[in-house]
Amino acid sequence: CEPREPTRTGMSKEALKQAYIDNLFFIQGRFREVATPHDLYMAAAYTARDRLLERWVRSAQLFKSSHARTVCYLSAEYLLGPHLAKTLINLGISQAAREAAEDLELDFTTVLEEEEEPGLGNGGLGRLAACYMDSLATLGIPAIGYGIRYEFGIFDQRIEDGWQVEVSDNWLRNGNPWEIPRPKICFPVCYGGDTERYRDADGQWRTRWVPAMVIQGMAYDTPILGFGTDNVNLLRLWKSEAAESLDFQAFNIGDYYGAVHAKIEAETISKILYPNDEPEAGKELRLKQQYFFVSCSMQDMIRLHLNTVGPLEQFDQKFVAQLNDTHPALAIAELMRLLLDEHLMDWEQAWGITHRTFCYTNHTLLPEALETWPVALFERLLPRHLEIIYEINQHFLDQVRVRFFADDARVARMSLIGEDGERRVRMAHLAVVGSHQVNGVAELHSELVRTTILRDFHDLWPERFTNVTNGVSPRRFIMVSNPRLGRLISEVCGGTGWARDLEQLRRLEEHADDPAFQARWREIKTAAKRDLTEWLRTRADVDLDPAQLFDIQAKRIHEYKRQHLNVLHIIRTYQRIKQDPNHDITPRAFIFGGKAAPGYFTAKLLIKLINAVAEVINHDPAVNGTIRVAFMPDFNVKNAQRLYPAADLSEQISLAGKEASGTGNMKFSMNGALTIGTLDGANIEIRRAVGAENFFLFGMDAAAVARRQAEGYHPWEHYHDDPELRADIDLINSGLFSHGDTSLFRPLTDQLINHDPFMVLADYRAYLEAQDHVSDVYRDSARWTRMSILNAARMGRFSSDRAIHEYAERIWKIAPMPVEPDG
Ligand code: 26V
Repeated sequence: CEPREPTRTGMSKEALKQAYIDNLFFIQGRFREVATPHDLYMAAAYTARDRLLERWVRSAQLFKSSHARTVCYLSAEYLLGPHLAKTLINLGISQAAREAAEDLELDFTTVLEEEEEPGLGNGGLGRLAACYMDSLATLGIPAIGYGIRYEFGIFDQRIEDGWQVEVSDNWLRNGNPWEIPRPKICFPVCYGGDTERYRDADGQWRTRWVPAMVIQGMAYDTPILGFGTDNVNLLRLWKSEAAESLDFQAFNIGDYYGAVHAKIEAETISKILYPNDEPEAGKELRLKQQYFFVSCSMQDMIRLHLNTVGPLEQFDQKFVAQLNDTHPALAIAELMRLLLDEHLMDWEQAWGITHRTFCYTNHTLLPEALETWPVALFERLLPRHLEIIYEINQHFLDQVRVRFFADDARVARMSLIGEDGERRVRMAHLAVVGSHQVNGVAELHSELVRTTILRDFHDLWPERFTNVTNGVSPRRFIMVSNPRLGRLISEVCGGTGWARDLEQLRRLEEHADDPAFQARWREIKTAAKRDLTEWLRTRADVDLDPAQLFDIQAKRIHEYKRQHLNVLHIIRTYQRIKQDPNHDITPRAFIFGGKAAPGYFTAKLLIKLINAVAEVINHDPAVNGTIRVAFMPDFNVKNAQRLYPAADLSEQISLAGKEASGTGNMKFSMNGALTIGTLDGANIEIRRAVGAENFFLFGMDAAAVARRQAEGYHPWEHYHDDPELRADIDLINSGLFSHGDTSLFRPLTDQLINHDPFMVLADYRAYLEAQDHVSDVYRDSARWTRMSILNAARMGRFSSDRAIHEYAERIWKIAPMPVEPDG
């Protein structure tokens, strides 16, 4: 007879069953009859985790003994989504786990649903970091993701009376089985105080920082397994605590309450994730957060280096650090400080190492999103770093002066310190000067980075600039989100290899015109639409019909993303039906999802408008269910997974030049949605990939936008000249959607008519025409299905594996190090 598989590592159904029962008993202290749904989930999570840990240890041993070059991804956000389903897929035991659950008479789906996702990010940037961690492991590239273990992630969204209500996200309440606390991996982090000069043992003048406050950061590790490999990487998130020494001191002098106060102040730093478009509020704490996590991370990297390779001179051979936007850009000054002040290196050498270590990714051109910090705040919190930044600036501007002789205006523009008005540290400039590679996240965006916001830097160092178009994880956004589609693709490709090599999706093309295949394709879409309909019926009190065209816009609510353009189209469709009840309309469900930053008034009003329009349309018998409007509450990774598979049409309608890349656009298209979109961000590349004939394009391109803006844009003229547009806006102001209140939505409509910074009115007519075209094509179901299949088939390039492969080859110069399977 077969020897029994080890309970903690065995991969068979029998081993999983035994492990599950053991974990339920020995970790949760429960037996089946009294276990809560949460107990059942925890037992499943620990069962998966045991299998991760075994691979993790093997990976760590290999990376350590071979001194593997390692990527450190520095990101203030990781929007990971639920772990369990993904981990089972990556382990290749989804099916076995499902069968084990069946044997144990457990409802597998309910167990999966129990997981509370870590919402440690705002949107695109945080989710990108999560996809990249997934791809790094899948490609076998040794990597550490560094970030903050926020006690409260992005708020949960509820909708009350049509308004967004924020609910705090207490995600750690029931424990987090995926993390391993590392009490011995902790580092001091200092704030405030002063600097002083002294002579070191060699008689050299040195600087030391005498801080006013010291806290400490403790590591919490989450293993990240790749798909179809045994490689496991590390996500190391820092939690802030009171420094031990500080507690002791307080006890010795008897200041018990002082010690408690210090503890609270320290713990506040990693307490909460800030919404990215929150103005001013919480500024100081945000700078503290940024410094906190980069300081811990740089100290950890130096410790790892000294433990393995040794000499700090070789630091940049061991590590490359990728800055995910400017939030971690302080790492440049921190590494300089550590090398200069703690390891007594000289400036030139420290700068060479630092500059060769860092790379920077820009994620936005929006001027209001470019980070700057008041010099006064900086000086108060990080006096030594300000000195270092001044010195970096001096060396840098000397270079500029030599290269661009007598061009004072340029020097002022490029300085790390902005002098217009209040003096501020420009974090993007620090990031560019301190990095050897700078990239944008889509071709158009990288081009605009070079020619607009960082133009002067591109003049100086053209070789430093490059593009890496974003990508998304096909494991997360096809296999986990849309298992039915995943199975069909595996059937066509002869196995699951496509999930590591997404170009294999091409093989779907052969079947694009096959009626039988088309019917299966439609069945899969309809099944997902049914699931979503069911979910929205209970969670959003709205009844959709899976026969309708599902038209979905899901992303953060922001004016530049133009959810209001979508609303104007809904109102136009509604008016057409009201004016002519026989008007031949393609039945549609307009579905929205997305959070507004709590302090962003206009975005919150937009949510109210969507829900107000929904309320009227969904209850108007004259419409007779032809069109319906739904707002999905609490758009997060878990809920996003319900949306992408169910979409027929994906709304990617930002004003050209504003959306750096977009990644939702990729997730929709991979799941067979057609896109209605502008020539913005990665839409341009998606359209090129899927074929212009399979993409509904409308609106001005970025060049036309720039021209219109230069000429002077007068939205009022559109309002005046286009009677339908006027009627749509007037209907909002009529009070129809606000129980007679004619002023509620005025801030929105006035802004559109008088300022319209994102040119909604200029693109309105073109958008309506494109939408009419969509409606026509959808009626030809064979044609639509063919286009849908071709969209999915041609999305291979938008896998995050391709993106990470580009980073690894062109930017990081790092090779995969595959972990051999055990035994
Ligand atoms: C920050 C702010 C701060 C102030 C006010 C407005 C505002 C708007 C957006 C942001 C976020 C900037 C960083 C970010 O999340 N960028 C997103 O990164 C994604 C991944 O590269 C990309 O796909 C999105 O297009 C881009 O918006």
